[in-house]
Amino acid sequence: MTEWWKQAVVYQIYPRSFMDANGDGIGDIQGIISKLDYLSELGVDILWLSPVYDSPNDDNGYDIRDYQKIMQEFGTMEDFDQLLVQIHERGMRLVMDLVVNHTSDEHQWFSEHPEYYIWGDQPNNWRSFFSGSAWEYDNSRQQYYLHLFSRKQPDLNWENETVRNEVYKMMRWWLDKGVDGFRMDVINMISKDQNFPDGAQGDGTPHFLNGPRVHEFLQEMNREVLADYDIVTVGEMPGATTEDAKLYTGKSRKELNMIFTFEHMNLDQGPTEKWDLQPLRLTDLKKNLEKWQLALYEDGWNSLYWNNHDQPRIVSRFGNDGQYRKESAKMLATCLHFLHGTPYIYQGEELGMTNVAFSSIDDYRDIETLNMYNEKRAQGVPHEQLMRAIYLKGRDNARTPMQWDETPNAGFTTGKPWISVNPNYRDIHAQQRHEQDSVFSYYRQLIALRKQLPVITEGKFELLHRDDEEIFAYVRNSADEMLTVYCNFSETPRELPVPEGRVLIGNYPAQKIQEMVLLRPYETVCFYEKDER
Ligand code: ISL
Ligand code: CA
Repeated sequence: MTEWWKQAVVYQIYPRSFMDANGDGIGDIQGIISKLDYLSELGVDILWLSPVYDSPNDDNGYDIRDYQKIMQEFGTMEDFDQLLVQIHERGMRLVMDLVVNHTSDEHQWFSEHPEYYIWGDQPNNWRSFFSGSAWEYDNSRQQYYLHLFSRKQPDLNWENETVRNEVYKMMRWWLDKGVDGFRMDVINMISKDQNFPDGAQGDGTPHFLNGPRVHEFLQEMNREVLADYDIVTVGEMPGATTEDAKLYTGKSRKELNMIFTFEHMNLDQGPTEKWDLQPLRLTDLKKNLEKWQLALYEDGWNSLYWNNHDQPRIVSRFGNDGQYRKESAKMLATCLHFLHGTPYIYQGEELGMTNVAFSSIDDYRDIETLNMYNEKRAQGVPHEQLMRAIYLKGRDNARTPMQWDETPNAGFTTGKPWISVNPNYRDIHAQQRHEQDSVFSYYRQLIALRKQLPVITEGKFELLHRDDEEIFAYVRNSADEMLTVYCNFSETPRELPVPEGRVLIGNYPAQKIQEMVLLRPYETVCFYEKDER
C-alpha cells in the first residue's frame, strides 16, 4: 500500500459550525455537501469530520449515544452516504472521528452493560478535564464510575475484551461503508493503571496517559481492523513525547500512522493548567518543533497543526490579528506547511479567522469553558480575570460559525446560529477566495506546491538561527532539492543572509534582494533550488 497520506493535506470540519443548510442555526451534512466545491478549490485531499454520530451534545458530539446513527440535527444516514459519494467523486477522502475512550451515559451500553465501564467503591482523587472529580456516584449501582471528561462521558473499560471487540466491529462497519480512516480521540488514555492510584494534586494523568496496555490494544486493533484497509489513522495524544510517538507510529510497530502532539500547544501556559497564561517564547516553539522533526524523520510520521476545534485561533495566538492579520496568517501557514509531516487545516484558518471576545459568559457554549468559569467563580476568582483567560484560550474561539460572506450571520445560517458569529465577519469571509493576495489564495498555493516539490514531503529538516527570538528559519534538504524557509514572528524588521536558489513564495510584494534578505513585520520568504545534474 502506498503511503498516500504523506503527501496529503487534511482539512478539519466541525460540522456544527460549518454550514447550515436548513436554517435551524446548526451546521449539517447537506451544508457540508454544498461547500465541497469550495474545499476542492482549496485543494485539500482529506476531510476530517468531527463527530456526526447520535449524541445528546453534552460535549458537542464527543459524547456518543449511538455509533451507527447520524445525529438528527446533522441529517440522516442517507445524507451521510451522499456526502461520502460526493467527496470521493471529487477525488478527496473522508476521515471519521473515532471516540472510544468513552461514550455518552445515554449510550445503550451504559444501562445494559455496566461492566463495559469502570467502577469503584471509593473514588480516587483524579480530577476531570472538565473540572470537578473524575468520579460520579451512581445511585442504583451504589458505586462510582470514572469519567475523565464530563459526567455524561463515562470511560469505557478497555480491559474488557468484549468492549474491544464491539469497538472493532463498529470500526469495520464504517470502513466497509468506504470511509478512509479515523482520527482517534484521546486514544492514548484507553489503558488505565488498574490500581487507580491517587495523583499529585489530583492529577491522574501519569496513571492513564500512555498507560500499561495501550500499545497492546492498538496493535490488536491494527491486526483486527486497520491492517485490512487502505486508510489513514491519527491518534490524538495529550502527553505523548517523541519517544512515545516513535512507538505509536513506527512502521514495524503496526499501530497508527501519526499522532497529534500537544507539546507545542502547551508552550504558552504555566505548569498547572491551560488557563494559567504565559507568553510564548519563540525559541521554545522552535526547539520543540525541531525535536519532533528530527525524532520522526527516519521512522514514524508527524502531523502538523496550529489549530483545531479545541484550540484558540493561531493568528490571534502566535500572530497578530490586528494590523498584520493577513501577513501573520500567511507566515504561520508557511512555517507549518513546509515542515516534514502531514499538515492539518482547521475550518476558517484558511481565511485568517480570529479569536472572539463575547462580553457575556452567556454567549459561551463550551462545557469546558462553562464548568471552569463556574468552578473558579465559586472559589472567588474575579469575573474579569476568567474572561481574559477565556478570550485567549477558550475552545469557543474555534467554534464560532464559518464566515462565508458578508450577509447576516456570515452566510452560515438564515436562522439564529447556535453560537454567535464573530462580529468581524464583514471583513473576514470566504469571498476572499476571488482575490489573488488573500489568505485563502495563499493556502491554495502552499497546498499546490506540496504536490509539485518532493522536498516538502521528503526533505530533511535543519533549524537555522536557533537562538533568535524573532525569526523562525529552517532548511529542508533532499538529494537534489533545497528549500529555505524564513519567517519573521515579530513586527521588527530584520535582515538575514541570502540563501541559495530563487524566491519560491512570500507574503509581501517581491523585494529586490541585494546583500541581505529583508524581513518586514511578519514577513515570510522562501527560497528553492534544484540541482539539475
Ligand atoms: O481541549 C483541551 C484543552 O483545552 C483538552 O483537554 C481536550 O479536552 C483534550 O485534548 C481531549 O480532546 C478531545 O476529547 C474531548 C473533547 O472534548 C475534545 O473536543 C476532543 O478533541 C473529549 O472527547
Ligand atoms: Ca441545520
